[in-house]
Amino acid sequence: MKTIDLRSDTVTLPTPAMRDAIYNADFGDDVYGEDPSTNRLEKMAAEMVGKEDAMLVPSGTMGNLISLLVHCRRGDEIILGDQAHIFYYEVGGMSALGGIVPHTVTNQRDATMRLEDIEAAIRGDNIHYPRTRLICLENTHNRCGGMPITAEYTDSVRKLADRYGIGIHLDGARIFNAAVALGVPVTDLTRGVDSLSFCLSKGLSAPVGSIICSSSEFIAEARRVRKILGGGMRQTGIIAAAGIVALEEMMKRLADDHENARRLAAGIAGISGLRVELEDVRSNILVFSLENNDLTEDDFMGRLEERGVRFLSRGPRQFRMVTHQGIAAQDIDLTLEILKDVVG
Ligand code: TLP
Repeated sequence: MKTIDLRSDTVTLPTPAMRDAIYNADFGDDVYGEDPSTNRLEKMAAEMVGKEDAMLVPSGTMGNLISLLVHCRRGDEIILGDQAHIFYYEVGGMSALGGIVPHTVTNQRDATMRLEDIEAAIRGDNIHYPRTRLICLENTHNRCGGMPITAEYTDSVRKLADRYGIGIHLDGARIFNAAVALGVPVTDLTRGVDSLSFCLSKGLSAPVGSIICSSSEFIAEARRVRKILGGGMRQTGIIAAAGIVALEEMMKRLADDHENARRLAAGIAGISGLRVELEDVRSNILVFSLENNDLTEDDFMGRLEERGVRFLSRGPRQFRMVTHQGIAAQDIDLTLEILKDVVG
């Protein structure tokens, strides 16, 4: 039986070109800055997103944590969405390891935070308050169903942040999906932020790795923080070689993932007992709910799992499916047939 794994784009396997690149890569010790493949990847990444410098890290979680630790001191406060990945799924690392206080603001359905809500959350100069140091954005937005946020919105947050002398960090785990979904150069989405991290190991299909991009000064400090966290690695060319292929070759197929997500959503919309908001499906993530009350959430997921279809639960009777390199249009059609069988 074929497995159709829609849990995440993190399950993507390295392509044949990546395996060849890993085999043939040049290596050195990256803690000494001597791994040629990593140096090349970091240069490429910085140029692509229009920043001065970049640094490879093992994961998106570490990329965000290091960035926050560079921006903030203990007791500082950051403003971020109540649905932000950094707030929801990163183990409270900012507080556990950085003494940073999260100040959440409601994420609207379009994944933005209202500018007036952000402004209201910014602390005045008062001895009782923590200092507001940073605003965090996320693009595309995971818990808001892969919603891309526009360059105009990001620029308007920049203007607000500048008025108060606050930094902006972007969790751009899927920033290239956002650029493809919006049909804009990625630099339009990154020009307004001081730092960003993006992932090689999601839709871009590399086996490991994320990259922080920012000013040279910021990245120099980030290298120290990465070392403190035990993230200084040695012959990282083994990771970087696949990352280079990811940046050179895998961008162009992200549009296929978005097309497949729309195809899946359109099919789900036609199945009675399931509900999806079609206009919210803008990239490779799709959130839908089960309205057929004859089935429990566990029965529903269990029966699909038995037929080879895997996906994640997102809360009461709500589920997430993510399209990626390992999912072809036929897999979408098969998934829809199985869904119809199980719910119908
Ligand atoms: N997200 C994972 C899970 O953690 C939920 C997924 O399957 O979507 N930022 C965003 C927006 C993310 O979606 C993720 C991963 C990360 C950061 C963290 O990246 P990793 O998993 O590399 O630490």
